[in-house]
Amino acid sequence: MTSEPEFDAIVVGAGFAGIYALYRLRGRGLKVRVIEAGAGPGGTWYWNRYPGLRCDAQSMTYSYSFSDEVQQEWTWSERFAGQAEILRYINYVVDRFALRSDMQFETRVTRAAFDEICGRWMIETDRGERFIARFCVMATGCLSIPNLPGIKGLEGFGGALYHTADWPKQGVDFSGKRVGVIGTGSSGVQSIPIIATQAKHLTVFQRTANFSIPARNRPLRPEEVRRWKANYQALREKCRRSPFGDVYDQAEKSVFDVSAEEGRRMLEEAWTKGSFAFITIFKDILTNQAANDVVVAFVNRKIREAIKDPAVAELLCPKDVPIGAKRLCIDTGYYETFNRANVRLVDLKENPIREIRVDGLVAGEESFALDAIVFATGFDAMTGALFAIDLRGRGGVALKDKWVEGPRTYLGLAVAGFPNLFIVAGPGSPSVVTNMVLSIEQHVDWITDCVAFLRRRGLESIEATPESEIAWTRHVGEVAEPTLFVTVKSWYVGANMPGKPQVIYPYLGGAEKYREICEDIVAKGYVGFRLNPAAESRAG
Ligand code: NA7
Repeated sequence: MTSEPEFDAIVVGAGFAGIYALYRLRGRGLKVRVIEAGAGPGGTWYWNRYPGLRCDAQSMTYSYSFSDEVQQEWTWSERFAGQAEILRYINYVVDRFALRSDMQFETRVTRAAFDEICGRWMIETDRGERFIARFCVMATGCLSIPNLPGIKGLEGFGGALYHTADWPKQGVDFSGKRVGVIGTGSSGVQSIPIIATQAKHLTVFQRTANFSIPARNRPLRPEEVRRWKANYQALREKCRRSPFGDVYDQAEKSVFDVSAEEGRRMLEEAWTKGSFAFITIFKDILTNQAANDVVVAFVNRKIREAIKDPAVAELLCPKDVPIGAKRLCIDTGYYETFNRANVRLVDLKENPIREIRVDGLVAGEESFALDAIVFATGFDAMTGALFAIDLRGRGGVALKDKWVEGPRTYLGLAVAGFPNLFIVAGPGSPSVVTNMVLSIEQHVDWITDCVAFLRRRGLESIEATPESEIAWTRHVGEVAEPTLFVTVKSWYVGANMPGKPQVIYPYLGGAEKYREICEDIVAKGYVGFRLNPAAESRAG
């Protein structure tokens, strides 16, 4: 141990959430330090650098709204921003508000434990440092711990191994290489078309076919940027008052309120426009299996039209999976890639991967010679980054032990027995099913206001009561029950990781509803939380 500096707040992570938390808490006069594992800010956008990576929310909405100066000064070049542009934006915001000086990079928080004697958080890092803080803000991200499947022989592979979420900064040159991509979620769907144009040969190993909608990405026209900037406040408000936190219009009609012909026309129009708006054109797509089936039939027809080989098309058509209940992908040229002579699709359902060998892998009875394997196999979502830290609350209770049957939070923000600890976009909050930046801003604003409230009232700490945590977790489950989200195996329900509790992780009630609940709880004097005067926060 070198020193034990004391802060008002330690923020773990310098992605969109950590950056904004620093800005807001520092603005309230708190002494804050952000601790970040990467060599720079960006979080998700720092680590994920695979070819073709773009945000699946539109750039004009997937950006901070807190500063009108920033949203007027910054001009996005494309409808869906690529990783490099988003990372430039993040760095621009950090420098615009001189935030870098309070960020410590290339440092991982290894432990955070609440000391009941002094009522403070003791934070340890992999550099052997120790910090003391009154507040601890976990801005650790929902998709930050890559899932690398434990396939037999993995360590013995003689070629190059990559994970899309831990991509080399200098990029990868696949020219002349035989490449295998495992996984066809968003990361696979985005990277496969680009890798196919670079590699000598690409084999795509697909376990479950996914639905993908055309992104229809394009440069933004100067007049539409001007229109956005002139109306930004109203458009941001529209996002805040919507279920997904985006500008897409909310459907009023069911699939069955229109004739079959009109339904097809609407789907065709939405397909031509692209983006997640596709899934919002009818109000019952995500709640009514029969309505969902209509949309599935339309998309499967599109897939069959795009693919020359009918057998490949059949493999690419998702089976028995409702559209949108597993994260929908949006792509640029994904399906067409399978018409290329140098691309082959392998069905892992029929032919599971048996082992990785020094020169490739074996799936079913066939050996595939590969120079590089790209794992596009996703993340230990929502809880992975929290469990990567030895996080301990009152009585030394580890979060990992407390959540052994699934996460229990109040609002996705707070955990009983963990005073003054806040999670940004935690399990039980809308986070990943909404525009993340919008939800992050809402969370951080709530946290900052809460901290200001405690200081104003001379209170030492705040913590969720066990009852409110149980009630909220039950509510999160009840809201999910009538939806199709719970009918399919996905990372939203923890089904992508062996041994992970299979419960619904995000809150599906929508960003607007969630905001109202949070505001109501504050209006009622932080109902469901215990507010501790100085002496009561500590033991004995
Ligand atoms: P996802 O969406 O979790 O996709 C992971 C993909 O990897 C998916 O196709 C999985 O198939 C596949 N996978 C995972 N483990 C294996 C093993 N062991 N063998 C074969 N295939 C496997 O992650 P992404 O990175 O693409 O996207 C994550 C989010 O980032 C996305 O939802 C957006 O929010 C942005 P499965 O479907 O499990 O059969």
